[in-house]
Amino acid sequence: MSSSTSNVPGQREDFYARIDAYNAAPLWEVLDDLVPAQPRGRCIAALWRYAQLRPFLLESGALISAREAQRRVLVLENPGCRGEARITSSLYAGLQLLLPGEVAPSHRHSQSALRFVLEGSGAFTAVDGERATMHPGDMILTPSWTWHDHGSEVDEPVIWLDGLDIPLVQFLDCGFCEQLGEDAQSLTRPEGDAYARYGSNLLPVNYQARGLHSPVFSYPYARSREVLETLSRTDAIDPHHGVCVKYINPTTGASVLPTISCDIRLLPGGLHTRSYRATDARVFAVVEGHGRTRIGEQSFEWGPRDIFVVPSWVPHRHEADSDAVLFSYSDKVVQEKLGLWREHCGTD
Ligand code: 1HN
Repeated sequence: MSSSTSNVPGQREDFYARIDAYNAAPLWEVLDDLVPAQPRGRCIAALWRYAQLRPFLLESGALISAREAQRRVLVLENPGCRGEARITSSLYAGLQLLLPGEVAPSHRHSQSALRFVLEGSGAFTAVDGERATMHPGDMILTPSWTWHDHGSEVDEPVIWLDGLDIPLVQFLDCGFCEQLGEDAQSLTRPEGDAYARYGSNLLPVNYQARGLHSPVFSYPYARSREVLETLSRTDAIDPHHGVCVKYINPTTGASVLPTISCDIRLLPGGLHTRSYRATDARVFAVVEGHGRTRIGEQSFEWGPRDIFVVPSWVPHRHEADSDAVLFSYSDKVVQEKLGLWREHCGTD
């Protein structure tokens, strides 16, 4: 071996150092990471046990008011990317608490949000001039740039899961936010108006879409639970998904938000789903039932109100001990629009 050949590593380091001064770097040192053979994001599988987090959330209620905090939320951070306020690469999750008599003042932002109610009844979110009263299992949207505020006039704490596309909007550097400067926006329509207008398989004849989101803001659990029950009585159970329905914009059939897809599934007691993987990392909230989800080599036991996350492209399977209902959300719709989404249904 000639001395010049054996010194190649040193020559390369020297070369890298010289081009570094000009903000340039060698692709060949990072190519495998930039273009992996298959997804290997930093986000990992994880579960947040509601019983462990609830006391901390209530403790935060004594430390700061909803008004002072704007939103009193404990962010669920993926252990693989702590400090980044993300549960997956593109999505945010948090547990929000509203105490009796509190308001979370009105604002709007480019980021789209969904709320999935975990505990307590009777608080409300107002969106675009209409209130939606919260009950456990309800899914409520606050689409991009819609004014929204929350209020509670009931005598129990109300807690919900917030799902937002914050990391995605951050990545694209296209975030804006405005405060209304008032606790609550003025109400322009009675509660139930949007559901009657747009959610009844009927549309006002002169309906024109405003934005890319569903004009229905509230998807009550009573309705979705009834649908799951009805389908489970007649349909064959899908071996990978159980009885699974997606939340849609009823005027188009598209996902409820342009950046977030959501669905809800019933896993009949005793069901062990087959192995499944997809490129959309997925956040699950348990509504009813007990069981476990095997994610890669790990197993996560869950019960009502627990939250867990399945990373992109990691095979997973659910096992329901009793009839279980799981809500979930992901960026599937974004990947589909970009022609990037893939899934694989295992046979095991
Ligand atoms: C937000 O507007 C809410 O309106 C909750 O309840 C969580 C996290 C980051 C940015 C905006 C809400 C949020 C948020």
